[in-house]
Amino acid sequence: MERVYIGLGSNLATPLEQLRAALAALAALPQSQLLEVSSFYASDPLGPTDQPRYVNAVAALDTTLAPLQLLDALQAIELDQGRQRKAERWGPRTLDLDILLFGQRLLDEPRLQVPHYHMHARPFVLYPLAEIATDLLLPDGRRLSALLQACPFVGLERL
Ligand code: PH2
Ligand code: MG
Ligand code: MG
Repeated sequence: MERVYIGLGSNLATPLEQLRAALAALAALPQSQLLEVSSFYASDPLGPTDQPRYVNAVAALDTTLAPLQLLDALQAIELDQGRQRKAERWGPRTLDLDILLFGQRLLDEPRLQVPHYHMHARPFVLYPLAEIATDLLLPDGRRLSALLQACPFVGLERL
């Protein structure tokens, strides 16, 4: 079993319901156990500002799936919930499920980079993660608490 942290985000088609449905789908994943879910947070959009605010959360999962198997499963859930892949970077989406951390692995593959790029500076990732993973040590040796100190609680609202 490896401990995985997954970032959830949505800013289209009733984001709260998107996250609730996604959590039900995560709970039903094979070879996996959904352990804990953070509070939901409303967050200002990173990237293009002419898009709705997001709802974000982080979930902890134990799994024996391989990283790319888990990625396939998460992308199937995204598609199932109406995700349309568009060219626009950081554009609006019905559901985004990102593998933030996969045990202590460092992965740099075309389809999957872990730890998730930019997670180190995103308040909508770090604050929910801290709720369910106290003083986590990242595989690059950094501590979650140190990242939090460098990341102000800005543009974020706990729901
Ligand atoms: N995801 C993005 C782009 N911008 N902004 C917020 N607040 N939350 C997100 O999850 C988010 C974003 C692309 O994945
Ligand atoms: Mg994302
Ligand atoms: Mg994504």
